[in-house]
Amino acid sequence: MLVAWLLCGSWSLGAWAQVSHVNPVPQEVETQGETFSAPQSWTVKCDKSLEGGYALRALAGASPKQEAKADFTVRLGVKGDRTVRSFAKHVPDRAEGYYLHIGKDGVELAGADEQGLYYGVQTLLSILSEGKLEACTVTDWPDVGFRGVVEGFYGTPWSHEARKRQFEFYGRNKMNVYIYGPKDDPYHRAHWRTPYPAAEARRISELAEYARQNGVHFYWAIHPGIDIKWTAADRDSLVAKFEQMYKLGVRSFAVFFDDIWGEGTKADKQAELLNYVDENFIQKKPDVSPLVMCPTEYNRSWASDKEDGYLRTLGRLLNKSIFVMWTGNSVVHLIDKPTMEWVNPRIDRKAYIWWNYPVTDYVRDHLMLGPVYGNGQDIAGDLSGFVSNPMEHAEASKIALYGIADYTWNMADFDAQRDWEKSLRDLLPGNVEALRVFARYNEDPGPNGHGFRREESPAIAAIDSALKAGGDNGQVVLDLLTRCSELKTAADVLLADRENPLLIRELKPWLLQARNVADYGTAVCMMALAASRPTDASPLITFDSFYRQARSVQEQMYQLENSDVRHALQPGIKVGTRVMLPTLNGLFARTVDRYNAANGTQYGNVAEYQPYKLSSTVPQLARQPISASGNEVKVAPSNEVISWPAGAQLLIESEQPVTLQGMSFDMGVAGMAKNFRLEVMVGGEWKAVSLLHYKPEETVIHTGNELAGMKAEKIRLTNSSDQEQKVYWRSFSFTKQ
Ligand code: LOG
Repeated sequence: MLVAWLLCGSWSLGAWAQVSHVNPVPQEVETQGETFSAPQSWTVKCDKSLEGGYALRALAGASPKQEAKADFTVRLGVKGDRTVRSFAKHVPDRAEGYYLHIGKDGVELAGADEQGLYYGVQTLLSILSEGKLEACTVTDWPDVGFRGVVEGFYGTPWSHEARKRQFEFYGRNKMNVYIYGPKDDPYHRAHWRTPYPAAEARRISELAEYARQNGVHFYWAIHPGIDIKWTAADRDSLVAKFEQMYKLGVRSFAVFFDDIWGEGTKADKQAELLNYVDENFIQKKPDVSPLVMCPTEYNRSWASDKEDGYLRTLGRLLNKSIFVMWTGNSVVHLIDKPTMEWVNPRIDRKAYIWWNYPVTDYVRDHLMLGPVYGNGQDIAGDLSGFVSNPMEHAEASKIALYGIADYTWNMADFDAQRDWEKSLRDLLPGNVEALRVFARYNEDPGPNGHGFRREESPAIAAIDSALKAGGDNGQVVLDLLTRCSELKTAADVLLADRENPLLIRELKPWLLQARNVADYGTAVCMMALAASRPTDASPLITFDSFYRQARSVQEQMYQLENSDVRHALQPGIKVGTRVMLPTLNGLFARTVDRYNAANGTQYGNVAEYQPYKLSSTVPQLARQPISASGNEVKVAPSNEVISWPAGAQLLIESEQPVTLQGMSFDMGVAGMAKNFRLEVMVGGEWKAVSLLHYKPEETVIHTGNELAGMKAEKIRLTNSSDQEQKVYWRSFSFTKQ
C-alpha cells in the first residue's frame, strides 16, 4: 500500500509539470500525456525581424541553452514570417492567439501577432518547468481583449519592486493590462496638475519599460474630478500631464471620475473633455492605446436611468473608441450576464469591467485569499476588458489575480477550485499545503458596507452543523481539534517560510492571529472533551484549566487586533470570522452551559465581547464596522461618496454606559458641521451636543466641551438640514474616560 501511495504521489508530481500546469488553461490542447526529458540545448530559428523583441527575449532566459546546431529545433515566428510558413495555417485567427506544437525533435510556435508569440513562449516555458516536456499541440487565444489589474485602491500604493514583480507575473499568466491609479499617489489625484518630480518620474519610466518587456500595457490614470474646472486651462493642464507621461515612455492612458461629487461629475463636460483628449492627444500619436475612462456613476446602484441622466448622456456623447469602466450592480459585486445586459445599451458600448476583488481597502482587517468563483462564464462577448482591483498586499493578491487571468482568458473552461489549487502552488510551491490551510480561513471580507461576502472553510461549516445536531459529539470535537492543530501547524510553518519572504511579510499579522484562533479552538475542544470525560492525568487537564486558557487566548486575540501589528488605518486582524470563530464560540457557550448545569457552577458563557452596536438609516453606512481599541472607539472609514438623506441618522449603542472624553469625525467637507445634529442619550434622555470646525477651511468636526463627562448609553448623528448631504466618511471616533 505504501508503495502504491508513493508511486501515486510521484505520478501526480510528474503530471503537474506538464501542460496541465499552464495558466491560463489553454483553449485547445491535444496530448497523449507522453512526457520526455527536455534537451540540454536547442537551436532557435526565427526571422530576423523578431530578434531583440520581447517575445524572443522571454525565451532567451529558458533553461535549454541556445546553440547554433543542436538536435532539437525551436522554430518560431509571427504569422506571415518565413520561418513559420509551413505551420502558419494552424494559427488561430484571433488577436494574441498562437499555435504551439511540441514534438520529440522540436517545437513549432507561431503567434497571430508578436503578443501571441510571446504567450506561446510563456506556455512553452511553463510546460518546461521541471526539466521535462510533454508532447502536445496547443491552439490558444484570449476570450477578453484587455485583461489585468487596476491598482485603484485607497491606502499605501504598491512599492516599485512589488510592481515589477507583478509585471513578471502578468506576463507569465498572460494578462496584458496594468492601470496605474493608486488613490493615494498625490500626482494621480490630489495634485493631478503637478508634474512628477524627477525621482518619481524616473520610476514611472522604468515601470512603463518593464511592463513592455513583460507584454503588459502600462496605463497611467489621472483623477482630476475633485477640483477640475471645465476651462481651457484645466484641459491643457491635463493634456500637459499626459504629455509628460508620454515623454516618460507611457503609451496608454486613463481618466478616472469615481468617488467625486459636484462640478466634476457632469457627464456632458466629462465627455467633452475626454473627446478633446481623444482627438488631440490619443489619436494624434500612432503608438498610443485607446483611452479608458472610469465614470462617476460606475455601478448600477448609483446610476440614474433617466434618458438625460449621467450614464446615457455619457454613452451618447463619448467617442466610441473610448472604453467605459463598470464595477457591476454595486461597488463590489459579481459580474454576470444581466449585469452586462443592463449596462452595455446604456453606455452604448461593451463595458470594461473594473472588478473590486480582491481589494480590501473597505475591510482592511481582512485578507482575501480564496478562489475566484461566482462570475458569469458566458459573458466573454459582452465585455471589452476586465481588470481586477487588488489588495494593498501585492504578493497575496496573486492568488486572486492568477484566477482572474485564467477566467478572462478562457471563461467557459474556468474552474475556480482547480485554478485556486494551481495558484497556491504557483505562489508557494514549497509550502503549498500550509498556504492552502491558512487561506481557507482568509477568504471572506466579513460584514461590510458593500454587502459582499465569500464562503469560508467548508470543512468547518460541516463540523459546525454536526456539532449543533447534538448527540455524542466526541468524534466531531476530535475532528475540530485536528483542524485547529492543522491551522496552527500551517501558521507556524508559514511564519518560518523562506521561499517568498515578501508574501510572508504581508501575511504576518494574520498568521499570528491564526495561531491565536487555533489555540482558542484547541482550548475550546479540550473543554468539551474534559467536560464529559474528566481525567486525573494532570491538574491542568481539566475543564477549569481549559476554560481559563480559552479566556486567555480570547484576550490575546483582542490585544493583537489592537496592537501596532494591525493596519495603521483600521484596528482588527480577522481570521476565520465567518465560520471558524462562530463554530468555536458556539461550542464554547454550549459546553459551558452543559458543564454549569451538570456541576452547579457559574462559568460565564459569553464567548465574544462586542460592546458596541452600529445601525443607520443611511444605507451606505448601515453595515459599517465599529471597533474598540483601548479607550478609543472607531467606526471604519468608507471610500465612496455617501448620500446622506435629510433626517437620516447613524446610531451607536453601547452595552454599558460609557463616560465620554472626546469625539471627532471627518466628513471630508468644510463647513458640514452646521448640517448635522449630534445627540447623546444619558439616563434615557437625548441631550444635544454642539458641533464645530476649528477653522472654516477644515473638514474635521469637533464636539463642544459639554460632551466630556457625559455617561452615554447611545449616540446618534442626524442630517438635520432639509436636504440630502453628499459627504465622505473619512473617520469617526470617540474616546472614553
Ligand atoms: C473606488 C476604488 C476602491 C473601491 C473599493 C471604484 C471605481 N472606485 O467606492 O478606488 O478601491 O471602491 O473600496 C471605490 O471602485 N469606491
